[in-house]
Amino acid sequence: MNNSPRSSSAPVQVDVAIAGAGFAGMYALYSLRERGFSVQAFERGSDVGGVWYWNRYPGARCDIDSMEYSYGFSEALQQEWNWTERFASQPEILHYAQHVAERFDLRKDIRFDTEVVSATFDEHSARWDILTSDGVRTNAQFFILAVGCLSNANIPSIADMDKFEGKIYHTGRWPHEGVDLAGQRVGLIGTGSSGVQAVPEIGRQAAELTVFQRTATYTVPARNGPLDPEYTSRIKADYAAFRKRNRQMIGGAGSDRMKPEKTAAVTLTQEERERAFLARWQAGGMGLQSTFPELRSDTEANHFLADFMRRQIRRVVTDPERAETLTPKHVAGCKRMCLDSGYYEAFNRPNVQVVDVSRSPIEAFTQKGLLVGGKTYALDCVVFATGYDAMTGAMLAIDIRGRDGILLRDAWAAGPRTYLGLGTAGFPNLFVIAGPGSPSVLANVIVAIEQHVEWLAECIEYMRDRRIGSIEANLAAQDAWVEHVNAVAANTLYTQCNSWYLGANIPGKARVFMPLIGFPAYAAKCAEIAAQNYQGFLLTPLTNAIHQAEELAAK
Ligand code: N01
Repeated sequence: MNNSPRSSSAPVQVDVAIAGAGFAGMYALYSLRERGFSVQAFERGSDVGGVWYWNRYPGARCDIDSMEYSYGFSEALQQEWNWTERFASQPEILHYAQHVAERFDLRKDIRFDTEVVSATFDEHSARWDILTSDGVRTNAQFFILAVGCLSNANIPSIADMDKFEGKIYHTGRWPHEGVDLAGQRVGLIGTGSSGVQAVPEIGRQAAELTVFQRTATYTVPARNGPLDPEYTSRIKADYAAFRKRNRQMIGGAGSDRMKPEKTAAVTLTQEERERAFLARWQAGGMGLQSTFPELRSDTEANHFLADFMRRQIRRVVTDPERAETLTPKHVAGCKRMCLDSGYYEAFNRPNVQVVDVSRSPIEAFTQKGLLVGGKTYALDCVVFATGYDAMTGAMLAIDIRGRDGILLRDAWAAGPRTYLGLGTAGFPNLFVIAGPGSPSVLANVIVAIEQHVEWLAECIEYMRDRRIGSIEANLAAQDAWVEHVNAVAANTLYTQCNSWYLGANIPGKARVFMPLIGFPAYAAKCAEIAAQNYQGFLLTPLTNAIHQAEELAAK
């Protein structure tokens, strides 16, 4: 699917260049093209879909309801598409992304199998010079980073990996042809969302599954199943209103879930709290963590939830010692809550075992397996479900240079710094979609993406209409915004564990809480800033130099 132009020394001129063709890049491409801009997107995969293109591990599916985890920008699209399950599987979501690409003829402006290597801002022309892995240069007024928050795989450094004679996989880079695990002794490292989804499936397929767990996880039964046609008809009868209701939720999702209790957890009796938690546990999905509004901020209330969830593990897992190993000790929800389909049940299977590596870390690979606590676990393959260099990894892998040649990697050495999550000082005409400083991963990410794309598309149109050459976040506005993001997080329990939200999963990465909690207030703030002629951004008129650059490009 590569439609790369022939390499030549003259850069390709476009209005907007986009890195990434997942849900963010696709919608940015569509929106800007609709507004009459010339756009070129680059995608390292061979097709659209982003994380849903790469994450083909057994059991991969979404943990946001299908009716919500989809684009709302096109009434025709949302009416014609039919999800089959409450929580869609990876193949179905990828199929949806492909459908969108076809329906809106997006692929003609996406260069696949192409990575952005570097992007350099030229101050004279106020344009970006972008070099891609196919050796082609592209010159664009705007550069949009739509590279995804969870796209650069984290493979921890474990000694002697090269000595292992078996196969090694990462959940986020699963072979497209699939892996036949029948008869295999599989080792799986990591028990976050990916591991939790993969364990039941791999447990069914493999001869033996050994799960190496560093931190036990909290997970809620998804209670997935076929979608009720009556439910989907009801939503589709007024989809716009459903989308609007969801945008008013703290995470941009879940308006149809059971409403949070009105009484504080601490004032209820144990039986009343139990009833409230149990109802949501039985309903399945992410509603449990919103049983009481204060669960994310109040230690005592959170303790009730943690205690409830720990007891469910002991009810399911028949071996008490194993149940204890699988029981998390940290604050519930400060690492991302998982959704599962038979996770704890998998540990009742005779071919599945869990090895606690919290006190005795994995020491090394051997030729035949993994060495832990002086014991070798014989394995035919090892699956890393060890997550990502989240939120900044994919962006900082690109050599991005702004004004005065400053490298984004250096500017963000002490953690990402953005204004509204959309722009960053020193890097004019660079926009980030659903990245640090915005709700992104703490919201239904498609809702977050649509809000960002619509904001920046309007902004670029505003600039075109007024012949503005560049837009750049003001340093003072950015500093205040970073402070705001941190202050919001500090009022919650999110900062209390070693999560990837904090960058704590990557050795040496600065510990900064990256996403902003609260989608509705954030979206309102972005709208207010736009209405105030982009207050906090510096807008610079087109200079003569830019006119010259434009004339040159037109020849
Ligand atoms: O990654 P993670 P993920 N030795 O970082 C462990 C989204 N997602 O791919 O907690 C041993 O959460 C690590 O242990 P610890 C979702 O947003 C969504 O599972 O650091 N273990 C942890 O258990 C999610 O949050 C969906 O102590 C090591 C695990 O690896 C995000 O992606 C599905 C280790 C990593 O967990 C990332 O999820 C999948 C080591 N050296 C993903 N290093 C859905 O929509 C790391 N670990 C459902």
